[in-house]
Amino acid sequence: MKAGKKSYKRYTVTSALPYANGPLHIGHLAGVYVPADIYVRFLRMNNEDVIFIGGSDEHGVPITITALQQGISPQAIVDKYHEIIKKSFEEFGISFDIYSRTSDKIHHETASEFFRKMYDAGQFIEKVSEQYYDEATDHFLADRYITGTCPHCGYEEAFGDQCEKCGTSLNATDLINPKSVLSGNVPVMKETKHWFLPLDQYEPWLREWILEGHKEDWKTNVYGQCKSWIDQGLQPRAVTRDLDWGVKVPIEGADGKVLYVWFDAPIGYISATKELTPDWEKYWKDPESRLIHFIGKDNIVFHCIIFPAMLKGEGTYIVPENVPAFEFMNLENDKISTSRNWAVWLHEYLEEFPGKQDVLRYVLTSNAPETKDADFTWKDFQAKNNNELVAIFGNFINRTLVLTEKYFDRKVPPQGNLSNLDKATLEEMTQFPGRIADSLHKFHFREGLAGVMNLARLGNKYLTDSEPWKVFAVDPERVGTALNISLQICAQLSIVAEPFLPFSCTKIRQMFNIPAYKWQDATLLNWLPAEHQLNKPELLFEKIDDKTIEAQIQKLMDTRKANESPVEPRLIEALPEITYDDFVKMDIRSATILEAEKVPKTDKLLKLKVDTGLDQRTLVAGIAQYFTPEKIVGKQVSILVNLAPRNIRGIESQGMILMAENPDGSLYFVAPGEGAINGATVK
Ligand code: B3M
Ligand code: ZN
Repeated sequence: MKAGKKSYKRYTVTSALPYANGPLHIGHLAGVYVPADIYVRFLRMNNEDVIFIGGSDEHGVPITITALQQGISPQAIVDKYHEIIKKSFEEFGISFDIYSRTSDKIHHETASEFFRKMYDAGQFIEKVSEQYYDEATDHFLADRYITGTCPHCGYEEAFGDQCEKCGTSLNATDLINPKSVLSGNVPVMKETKHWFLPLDQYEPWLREWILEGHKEDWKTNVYGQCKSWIDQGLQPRAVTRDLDWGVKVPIEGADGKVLYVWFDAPIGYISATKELTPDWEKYWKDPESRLIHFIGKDNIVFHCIIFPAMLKGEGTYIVPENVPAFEFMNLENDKISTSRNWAVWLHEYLEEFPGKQDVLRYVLTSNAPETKDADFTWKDFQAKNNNELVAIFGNFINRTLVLTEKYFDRKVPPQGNLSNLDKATLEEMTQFPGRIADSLHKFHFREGLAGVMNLARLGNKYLTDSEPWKVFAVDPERVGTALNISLQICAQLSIVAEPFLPFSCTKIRQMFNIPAYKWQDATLLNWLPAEHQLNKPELLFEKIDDKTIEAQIQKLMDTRKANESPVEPRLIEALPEITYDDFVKMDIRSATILEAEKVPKTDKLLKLKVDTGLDQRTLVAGIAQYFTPEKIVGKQVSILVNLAPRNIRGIESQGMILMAENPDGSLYFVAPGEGAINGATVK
C-alpha cells in the first residue's frame, strides 16, 4: 500500500493509554479513539496488515492522587477503572486488537529491560539534584503532586510536569509559586539522585527527522508544537521518580524509585503488542511498518520528542511515521473536566442511549476537533441526529427498502434502459470511494464523513427526482430501474460508511442480505443482482425528542450548581506512623503571650515574647495574616519549647507555637484550657 511517499507492509496503530483513574468521556472519544477506530477499520477493509493497540495507563501520580482522594489503594483504583474503561470501549465498538494494562507483568518486564538496555549503553546521565519536597508529608513532589503558575501562559493550575492549558511540558522547578498538592504548603528543596535522558543530544536528529522530514505530512499543530519545543532548546529530562507506585528502577542503588510514568507508559504500546502476538517484533522493528500514534494535543511532546528519543536511543525500534493529534472537545462551551464532573461519560451514555453508539460516533466525527477546539452541545447532538442521520441517511435507506417492498415484493428489480439521470448518477457514484479514501489517508475525518453524507444526499435526490410513487402506474419498468440504482447506492453506503458507523452498516447488511464488502468493492456498482431477496426494512435511526435532550441539559445544570456550592474541605493525608518514644521527645508547655509585633518587611510573621513558666523567650510565628498583635497579647497558647532555635529574618526563634490549620489555611490557637498554669506540660 502506498501512503505518502513510502510504501509500507503493515501498520502499527496506537491510541493514547487513558489513565485508569476515572471513566471515559466524550473528550477522550472525539480526540483519540473514534478517529483511531475509523482509521483502523478503514485499513482493515483495505486488507492491510494492521494492529490496533490500546490499554490503561496505570502508573504515575494521577493514579496515586486519585487513590489518596478516594482513600483506597492505587491498585484498587486501577482495577476498578480498568474494568469500567475496557467494558465501555467494547460496547462502544472501539475495535482494539488488544486492550492491555501497564500493571501487567509483561509490561513491567518490557519497561525494565528497555531502561536497562539504555542504562547499560550509558545513555542516561546520573545526577544528584535538588527537587521539591513537602516536609509536612515527607514526599518528593514530582509531576502532579505540585502545582503552580505556568511560566509560558500564566495558567495558575499547571502541574509539575506539564501545563494542561498550553500543553507545554515542564519541570517542577519551572513553576512560579509552587505549592504541594498534598498539604498546600510551599515546598522546600531537597537533594535526590535521578537518571536523565539527555534530550539535548538528540536535538540534531530531531531537527532532521521532524523539522526537515515531516514538514509536509504532519499536521500543522503537531509540527508547530515540536518546532517550538526544539527551538527553545532541549534539556535533559529526568526519567525516574521518588515514588513507590510504578515500574521499579531496575538497577542497584535505586530503592524507592520508579520509572517516570511517561517513560513507562508509551513502552506499554510495545508490551501490549508482545501480549497480542509472538510475532510482535515486525510491528516495531521493521522499517516497512508504519507506526502511527493517535493522541490528544496535550500528549504531543511525549509522543513526538521524548518517546522517539527513547526508541532511537534504544536503537532497535522504528519511530512514528505520523502523530495525528487532535485538539480538545469542549462541552456546552466549557472545558471538559473530570474533577468538576463536567463531562458526558461514556458508560452513562451507553446506558441512557442504548443502541445509539453510531449517533455519538457521528456527532463526534462530524464536529471533530481536528484543527481547532470544538464544542459538543446536546442541542447540536439532537439536530445532527434528527436532521442528518434520520432525515438524510436513514430516510434514504428506509424509503428505498419500503418502496422495493411495496412494488417488487422485496426482490431487487432489474436495471432496464438507463436515462441520462441514471447514467450521471452511476458515474457520480464511482467518485465517492476514492475521495473518501483520500480524506482518510490524510486523517481528514470530518471531510471523509461529509463524503459519506453526500453520497446519501445523492441517493435522496435521485430517488426524489425519479418519483417512483407517481411513475409506477404508467411505467413500472422505469421504477424498477430507479429502485435498482437506489438500492445500489444503499449498498455502496454500507461499504463507505462502515468505518464511521459500523453498527448501522451491520444492520444495513442484514436488511439487504449482503456480505461485508472490502473497500476495493466499493466501486463495483452492482452488488445487488436482479431478483436478490431483501429482508424486512427496519428503521436505522430514530428521532430524539426534546424531553430527552432537556434531561441531559438539566443534568449538566445540576452539576454546575453543585460545583458552585461550597465543597467539603479536603484534609491532608495522615502522616506515617511514629512511636510513643518519638512523641515524648516533644516538650510542649502551656504559655502566655506577653508581647507581639509585626516583623518589618514581612506579611506573615509576628515576633512574640512568651512566658513558658520556665523562662521568657522570643519566637517568630507565621500567623500575621490571621491575627493582629494587639488581639493576641495575654492569650494562653501551647509552645514546643525544646525545638532547636532557628534564625528567622535575623531573629532567633526559640520554640514553636502550636496552631490548628484548616485546609484553606486559616489558623487557630491550640489553647491548653482554663486552669492550666504557664509551664504545664501538654501531652
Ligand atoms: N495517560 C493520557 C493522558 O494524558 C496519558 C497517555 C499515555 S500514552 C502512552 O491523559
Ligand atoms: Zn501554560
